[in-house]
Amino acid sequence: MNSHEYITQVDRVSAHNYHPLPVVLERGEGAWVWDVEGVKYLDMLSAYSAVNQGHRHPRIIAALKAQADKLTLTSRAFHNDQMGPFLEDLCKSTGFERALPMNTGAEAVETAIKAARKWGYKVKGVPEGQAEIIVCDDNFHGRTTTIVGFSSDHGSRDGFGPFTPGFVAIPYGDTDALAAAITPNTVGFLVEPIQGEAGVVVPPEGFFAKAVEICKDNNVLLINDEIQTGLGRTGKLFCGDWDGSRGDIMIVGKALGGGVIAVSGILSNSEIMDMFTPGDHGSTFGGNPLGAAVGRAALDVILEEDLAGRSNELGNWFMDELRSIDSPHIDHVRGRGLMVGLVIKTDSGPARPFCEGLKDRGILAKETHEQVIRFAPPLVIEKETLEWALSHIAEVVQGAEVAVG
Ligand code: IF1
Repeated sequence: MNSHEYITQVDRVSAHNYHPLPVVLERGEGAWVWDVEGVKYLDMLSAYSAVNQGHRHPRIIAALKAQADKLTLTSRAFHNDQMGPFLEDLCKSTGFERALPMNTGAEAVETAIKAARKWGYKVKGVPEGQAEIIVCDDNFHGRTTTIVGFSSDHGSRDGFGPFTPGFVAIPYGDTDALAAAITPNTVGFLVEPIQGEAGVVVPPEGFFAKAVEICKDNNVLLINDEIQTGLGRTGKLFCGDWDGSRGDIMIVGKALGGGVIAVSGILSNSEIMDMFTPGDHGSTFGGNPLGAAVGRAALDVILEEDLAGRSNELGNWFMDELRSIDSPHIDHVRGRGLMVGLVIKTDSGPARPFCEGLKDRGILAKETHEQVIRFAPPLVIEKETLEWALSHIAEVVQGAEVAVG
């Protein structure tokens, strides 16, 4: 079948909950992917940062294959020999005492919400059923009914209610609003260090340092969603490292699975993790030996290849280069490390046609929130490859083949 036939097939047999670029991929290696016609593309999305280590990293694939030949799934009804070593590595490299493994990001976010609520009742002394969690406008934390219930994005929430109570929203980056929203029943502040889906929104300087202080002073848990920003993406191992805010509960996912399998989890101290007791939370696949072996290799690659350092260096250079492009369509460029948003001026129309233009030149990037082109290539990308991409990005955003109207 050709690309067109594959796309038509999916339209026919699946739900229409996405509007992907019309490209059908069948192979990947490093920063590159190939479609079913054999056309080669540079992947500048990395599955929304889930492929930080690059497609099919040899060490991650080796770990996958070795484990697949031994044992893949036990459930948590029994122990397996992979989960402990994986979580020990994860705790050691993050400085947290405990880790609880899940699979998808949304599941880990739900886990963090449960931990914070129970801590609120058992430790903080919040009256049963009254726990409040503060979130931010324009957040993205996943797709469960509870999570979309505190989203401000109509597309994500409309038609899916009734929603879970107990969430209060404040403007992102506003410490006064955070302080004002706290009540005696506030158990946590759930926040992204950089808002990805909102369009790579970087908070004002000093926001997190102050937020840490406010949370501490008020006995409120800082719940740091590093699912997208974590594991090297923003130029540090975790984005919270930029201002000492890894959080009381840190949520990880995406690249923890090395671009291979869904591996997520929460990290915290013993007091918070001890809120969970046998039977009150779990997952059939969470902590499975295959995911644990892959997760361990995925983490190891990030650390050993210093992908955070690479991301910082290449990201700063890449953003400088983007900012030096002379184009009437660029509003500004923002981001940290290799998590970059190029904002197209409203007068120049939406970002989507620019992404289509990039695709025609062999570069896959995805628009977010109408005006923003998101660039988040695998962190193993070579500087020469980024140079090549820059020359095409410059031509496309200078508007050569994009009809502006
Ligand atoms: C989709 C967005 C990115 C996340 C943060 C939790 C989750 C995500 C900060 C949930 C997931 C996704 C999901 C994916 C697209 C992608 C996305 F555009 F939708 F917002 F990355 F920017 N916290 N992000 O970014 O993780 O349950 O999906 O494993 O198509 O929904 P998940």
